[in-house]
Amino acid sequence: MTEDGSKEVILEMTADHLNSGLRGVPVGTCRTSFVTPTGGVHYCGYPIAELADYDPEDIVFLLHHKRLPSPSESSEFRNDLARRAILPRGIRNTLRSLPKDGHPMDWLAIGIQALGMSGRCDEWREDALNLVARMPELMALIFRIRDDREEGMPNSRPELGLVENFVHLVDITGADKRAMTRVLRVFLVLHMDHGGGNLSTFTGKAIASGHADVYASMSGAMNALYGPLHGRANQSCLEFVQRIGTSDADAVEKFVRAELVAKRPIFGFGHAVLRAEDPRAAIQFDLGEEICPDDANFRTIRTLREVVPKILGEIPKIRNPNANVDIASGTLLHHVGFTDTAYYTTFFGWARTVGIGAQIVDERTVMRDGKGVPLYRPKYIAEQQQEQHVD
Ligand code: NMX
Ligand code: MLT
Repeated sequence: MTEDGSKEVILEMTADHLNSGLRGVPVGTCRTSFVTPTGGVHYCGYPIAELADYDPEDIVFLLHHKRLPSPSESSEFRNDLARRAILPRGIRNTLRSLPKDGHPMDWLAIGIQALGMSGRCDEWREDALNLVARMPELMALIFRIRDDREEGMPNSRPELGLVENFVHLVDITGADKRAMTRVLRVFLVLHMDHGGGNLSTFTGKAIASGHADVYASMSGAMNALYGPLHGRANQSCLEFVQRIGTSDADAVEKFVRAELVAKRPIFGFGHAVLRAEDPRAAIQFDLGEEICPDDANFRTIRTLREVVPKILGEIPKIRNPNANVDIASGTLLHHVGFTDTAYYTTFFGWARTVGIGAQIVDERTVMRDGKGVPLYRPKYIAEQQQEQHVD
């Protein structure tokens, strides 16, 4: 409302807004995070760079409670999550029945849906937190069953922490567990949420608006995350980096220009909302300089970061030529022992279960004085009826 009581006009709609993927069209409010074009994502008002080194559990608390926990709340919340980390019995059989050549994101979407079939309690917040608590073991089972390493999987120890329990359960041979834990903790925090309108979050909330439960909504959100222009860009980006195979600036530039001529995306660059380098990219570059400055992939992405913005900047239609969150995450995951790129988006999905879950809880139980956002139903205009604007 404006001061004189009239309703504020937020957006004048024109025909240019049609078929634009809802770009810039406001559809609601978001309580967990916002993204500014140059400052990137802020969780409940905190710029992401201030939160990168927090315990992931504290950021789960933040996104649900809209404030950071006190030390005693933090430890009580960790205990609460640990108590919730009980997987329903049938889940292993469901996973064992899946084709191993399916993509790990297929497994994740099916795994989450299956967790809901026998583990949901049909209370939005309870289900959202239970799912977060159960993700480390689900993730480890996906890795181990696909790798024929289910036998010998140790007992789950949720009291260790979300990431620590996953690292304990997945037990990758030869990996430096401390480095793996460090990278995954930062990865989780950076990827938990990104405003209300990113494709997977929007999809999850849309499904939940029909009162499907948290698990079914999240499974749909994971399928939205699956595409290479959204979450799967982290897999595609490392594969792209490995194809480049050099950190020589001239060779990298030649490679990138040839990709553009072939009309292929330059993965790890560009964004629907950001108009500067993503702070999450800068945080991961700093981490890489600390833990793997001489890693071959890291040297290539360092060169890409220097060379690509200038090249993409020459193409007027590209609104943001700078690095996004996916530029460095695959390189870091690879360095600490996750050498199969196909798994990278499952880590993104794991992290997003937190933000998407918290946003679903808000839309279902807080918005409109607790009544919840109604069933999503945007308007489409039939092409032959565009003159009359009939729905
Ligand atoms: N490489 C090649 N072309 C690009 C790129 C890029 N990195 N970024 C934008 N474009 C093209 C885009 O395809 C579009 O072409 P057209 O008009 O012919 O359809 C044009 O430039 C305008 O795009 P923008 O308005 O700048 O960006 P848009 O919001 O449409 O797309 C992305 C955003 C992220 C889909 C796009 O930048 C992209 O494809 N990037 C590479 C893939 C990637 O790294 N995705 C991860 C994004 C982060 N995430 O996790 O979701
Ligand atoms: C991201 O994390 O960058 C997103 O999910 C993509 C977006 O915000 O559109």
